[in-house]
Amino acid sequence: MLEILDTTLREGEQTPYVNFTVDEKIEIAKRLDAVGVDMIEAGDPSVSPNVSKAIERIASFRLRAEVVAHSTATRSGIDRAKACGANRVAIFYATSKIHLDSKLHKTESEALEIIREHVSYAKSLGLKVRYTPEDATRTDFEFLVQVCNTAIQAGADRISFADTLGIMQPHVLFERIQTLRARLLPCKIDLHCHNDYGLALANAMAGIRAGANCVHTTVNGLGERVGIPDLAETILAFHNLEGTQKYDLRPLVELSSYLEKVSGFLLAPNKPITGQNAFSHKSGVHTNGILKNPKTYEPFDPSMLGRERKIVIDKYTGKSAVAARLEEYGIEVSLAELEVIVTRIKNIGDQRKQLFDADILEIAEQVTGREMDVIPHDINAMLMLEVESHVYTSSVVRRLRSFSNVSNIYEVTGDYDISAFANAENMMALNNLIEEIRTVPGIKRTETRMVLKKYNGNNK
Ligand code: HCA
Ligand code: CU
Repeated sequence: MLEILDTTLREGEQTPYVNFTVDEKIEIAKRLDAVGVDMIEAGDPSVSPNVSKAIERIASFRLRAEVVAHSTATRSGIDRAKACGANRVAIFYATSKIHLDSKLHKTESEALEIIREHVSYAKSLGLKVRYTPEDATRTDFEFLVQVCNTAIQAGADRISFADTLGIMQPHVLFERIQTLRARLLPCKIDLHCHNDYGLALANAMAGIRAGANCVHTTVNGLGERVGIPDLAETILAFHNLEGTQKYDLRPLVELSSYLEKVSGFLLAPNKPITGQNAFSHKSGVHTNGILKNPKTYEPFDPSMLGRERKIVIDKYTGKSAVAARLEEYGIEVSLAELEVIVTRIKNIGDQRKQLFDADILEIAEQVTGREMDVIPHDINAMLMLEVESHVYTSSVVRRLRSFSNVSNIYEVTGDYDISAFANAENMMALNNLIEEIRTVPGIKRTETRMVLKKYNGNNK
């Protein structure tokens, strides 16, 4: 059965400019545990006192997941991992020639001895041990087998096959894992695949097929450079394509949003599974198909994740999508009216980036000559925010930018320090958004003004 080790707290914090507080790490660990990941790599305690404190706190909760501390091959690092109360230490020591020569200045036989000594030292402290040959995929294969078997003999029960530079392809990795599996003493094999060519998840899936046991992930695919496989993508791919129904899918979307917030690292709208557009349909042909039967253009039902499909209305839109949107408001129009409405939408869509429901309702009013006494379902609000006097306004702005539905942020003069525009699907979502914004450190007071109508300037 597939295992997942999530390393958002270690690899994820190696993302350029991303740092978590101890409390944020605890929250992330609890949410990961709710998903049911098998292991949580909570950090390398030698990095800083707060990294160490977070591991200690996380290890003190009775999580279902095994708590792993990362460490270089040093006694002091391993001692710190032990002192944190982690269940397992993951010792990494590079094995490729380039790393041994240029970085570590060690021969292969010196490396073998260092690895043997530190794995057995960790084992003697009563820790479970994983050994990672860093840069495994550029390591001479015979040496890789030798080094892994040395670690296993010294007490490691897991080997992490690290594609540190993300240079694998699925068929190459498949063969390597198959051979490695056959040549290694009994142990579990983890796959730590970096995503430099966008192949990390494909490589990891190939590795599992070839006999490896565990995939390393991070929430939102965070990590050094461009990161490693995304947790939600990994779980959904195995769940839907390989039939591994082991993890709880429901917390995934909120966990991803939470990470956007605390990392300040926004998802691209076209990010699979958790991205804003993952279940949005646009062209007339597609939306027509979706309205007749969602299976025509949906790989799976978004409700599996607690998400909803969305039909985008703009110049690509056809009649069926516009009619369906108007029907949502209880508005019926004749076929002739519908055709005019669609033509107007196309004309406006040629000039504007985005059409709101308010615009569509207004067009319907003009075309039919009937007043539409309805309130648009999607809600727009102006937020006015006052910042504590000892806090830099720019630091609050930086946090606000991590909310995907907050836009047009301005620092302003007057009673308030910041104004911003918020978009939400309904009143409840808007309330939740404002509640979340209020938790941003440094915000003293907020005021919300509902937008009744939006006008664009001439050169919007
Ligand atoms: C790094 C180390 C590592 C370790 C992976 C692991 C890698 O280079 O920062 O211990 O499984 O990518 O090799 O993240
Ligand atoms: Cu890594």
